[in-house]
Amino acid sequence: MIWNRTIECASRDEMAAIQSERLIRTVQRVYHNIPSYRTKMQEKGLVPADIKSVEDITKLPFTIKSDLRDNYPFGMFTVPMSEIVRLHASSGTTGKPTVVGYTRNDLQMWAEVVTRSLGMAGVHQKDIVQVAYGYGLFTGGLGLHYGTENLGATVIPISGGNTQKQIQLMQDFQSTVIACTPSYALYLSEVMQEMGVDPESLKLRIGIFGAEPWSESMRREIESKLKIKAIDIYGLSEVVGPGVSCECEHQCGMHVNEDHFIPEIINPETLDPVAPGEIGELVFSTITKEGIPILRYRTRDLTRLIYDKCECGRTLVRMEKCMGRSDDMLIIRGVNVFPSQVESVLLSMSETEPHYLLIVDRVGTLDVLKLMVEVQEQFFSDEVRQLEALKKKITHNIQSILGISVDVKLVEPKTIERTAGKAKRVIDNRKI
Ligand code: DLL
Repeated sequence: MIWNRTIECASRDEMAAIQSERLIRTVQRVYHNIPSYRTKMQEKGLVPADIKSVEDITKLPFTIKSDLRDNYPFGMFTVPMSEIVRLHASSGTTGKPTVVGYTRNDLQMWAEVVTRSLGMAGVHQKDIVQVAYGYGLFTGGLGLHYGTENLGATVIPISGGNTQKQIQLMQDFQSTVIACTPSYALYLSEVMQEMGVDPESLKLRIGIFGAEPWSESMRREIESKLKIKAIDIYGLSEVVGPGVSCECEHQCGMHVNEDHFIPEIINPETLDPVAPGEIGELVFSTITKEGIPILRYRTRDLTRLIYDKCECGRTLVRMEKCMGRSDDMLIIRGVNVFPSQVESVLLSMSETEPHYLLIVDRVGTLDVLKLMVEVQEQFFSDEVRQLEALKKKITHNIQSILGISVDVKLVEPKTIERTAGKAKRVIDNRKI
């Protein structure tokens, strides 16, 4: 279902006109309200009048996470607190969280983009949507919640965790849609099996999965285990939360809600725009937000933009599935390694589960990569020779994809911690 046909199917010229007008307004707003932005623009010799259309966006300075942290908690807000009706925050691994504030209009806009996303995913009014993203400072739960209500579908605000109850409610309430992280979806299927619940006996038909990178093979795994269509949804709290972009039923890249968020792809080293279609770092400018508008925010997420026509009829540009974050990328003995590459290898093998942990240590001057991976129950025999052979096979397969050696440790099923939220795949013990 196309929720907002005028926007979602606008011509490129119409979209550029909307973006230009809104960008100009946003630049004026931040220049006059946020001293740190004004200083940055002045350092580049820029005044708001220099931004005449969306084409001029590349003249603007970037915003990075530390800009938000340096102005903790509310220094980047452009309205008085009396107009802020909701706060969210994302916890970083270091230091203070990043705080975002929403005005009433911001919440309305957010609900609209999530509703569009649900429409893209194929959700309609009759659906019963079980929101198993965490409710709280994290944007996942409440973001999906209000988008679902705005669509007119039924929401089950169960939040994350309590896995057996999730499955019981799926049975009792006949949920047709599940929204959670992809790693939690996999865990749900595991617990279903333990409980003797056949996914075919449930009414689930769509999964709305995001908040962490997941590969195409992971998609196939979830789709076959839960017997659903698995849709990728993307977002980040600094921009709004979930609903920045989402896949349509054709599952060929996530349509960006471009009338609210302008995407760019830059080379993270030179900071220049890449050639159209090339992979690089995703950058977003919000052009309708009131509480905390943000210009050229460097997401660290790596992807490319696709401008080809989509079968669904939407003209909104698509972003390819994120292969990972530039700061998730491990550099091991000079080789770039993404956890998603390891995940694909594990999913291509029938003996392993996609539950794994990468541990990096520095021994002397050498980086050592260790992979702990769960082996499927039926393969976890006590025959040392068989396990050794399996270990060799995994080592070989990973090495041929990554190009570096890895020390594989096979562990029993359910050894690696499951989480209801974002999965932790890497422990880097190097002090660099
Ligand atoms: O994760 C918002 C969200 C909630 C998105 C629910 C989708 C569903 P943050 O906690 O601020 O916000 O984390 C944002 O998560 O920069 C990406 O690195 C990663 N991320 C989010 N969605 C995807 C996705 C929410 N579909 C950070 N694929 C982003 C890959 C994703 N990575």
